[in-house]
Amino acid sequence: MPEPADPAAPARPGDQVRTEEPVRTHVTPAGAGVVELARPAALNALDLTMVRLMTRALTAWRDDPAVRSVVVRSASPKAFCAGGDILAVRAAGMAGDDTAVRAYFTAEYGLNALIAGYPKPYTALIDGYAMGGGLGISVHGSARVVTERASLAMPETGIGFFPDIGASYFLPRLPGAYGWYLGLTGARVTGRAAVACGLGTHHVPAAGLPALEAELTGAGAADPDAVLRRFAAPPAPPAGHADAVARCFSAPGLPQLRARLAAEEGQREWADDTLALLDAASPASLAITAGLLRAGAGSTLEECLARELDLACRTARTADFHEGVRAALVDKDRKPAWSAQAQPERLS
Ligand code: QUE
Repeated sequence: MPEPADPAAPARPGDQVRTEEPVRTHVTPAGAGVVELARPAALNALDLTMVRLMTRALTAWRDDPAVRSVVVRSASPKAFCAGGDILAVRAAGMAGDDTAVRAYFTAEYGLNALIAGYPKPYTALIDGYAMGGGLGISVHGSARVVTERASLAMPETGIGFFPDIGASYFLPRLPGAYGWYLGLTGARVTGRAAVACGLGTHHVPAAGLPALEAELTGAGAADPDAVLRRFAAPPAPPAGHADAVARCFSAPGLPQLRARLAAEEGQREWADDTLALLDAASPASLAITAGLLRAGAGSTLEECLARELDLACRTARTADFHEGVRAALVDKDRKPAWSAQAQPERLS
């Protein structure tokens, strides 16, 4: 992975021309620190430069009394943030450049921890895709606004990776085994269902987002909670298929999970779709994810991030990860050929 130039350093001859910063930040007169993700060509997938720019702004604002709260938004109409820079991680992993892999994940998970411990209200406005690393810069904050166009997922088992960015902390803590479902299958949740399962905190129709943003960055910057309460739609009904998810994903192991899905009667179509997602995932990723979520249920966020960092550096070198990213993002054939079946792992 090439080391990006310090974004704040003056340009030198031979520097790659970057006409637009991939993260734009400003502070409004009312005291809102605004982070705008602006790498739309990659659906705002977080590269190391973006991670560093965000970290720099949040660190400066943390101790700045002129900043009362933070709002994170996207300049892309399609995506909040599609994930981490897995193309760069794959290239570094294939080249055996462990230093670059570790530098990337250390910076990304460090940003996740910074957000989790942030002393000021931190609101992410999610109107489009938020996957993987995109959840890492939203779920750890105090509020996640999701619209009906928001689509949230942890799809890593489908690319030979595993749910990282602190997911081994927050997924096992979602109600009704819903995090096990999301983390193992990569299933998407949208709009109100995302609030019902706990990934989102407020549902606001996309049509209302500009007015909400004006309030959060204007008069409401000092008390975003009050603004969010005013704008949010009434509490959501239970997340999609909540009963079947709780029945099946409370299974003690992957074989038992498959057996419960196969025997599911009430939600047959959902069970078939869910089995298909498990069948499409990397078997090694499923086994790793099961072990990781089980360990994460009894760990602090810091312990989870340290465990994920160790695992991410090792996973970046695996054939399944290289193959999974190839099939999803390089050749886009969506037909990964996974390595041999992994050992079954107990879920809990
Ligand atoms: C799983 C993932 C990611 C993914 C697809 C998966 C991920 C990620 C991207 C992505 C998407 C569009 C881009 C890009 C990256 O896709 O983390 O650069 O333009 O960043 O199935 O975890």
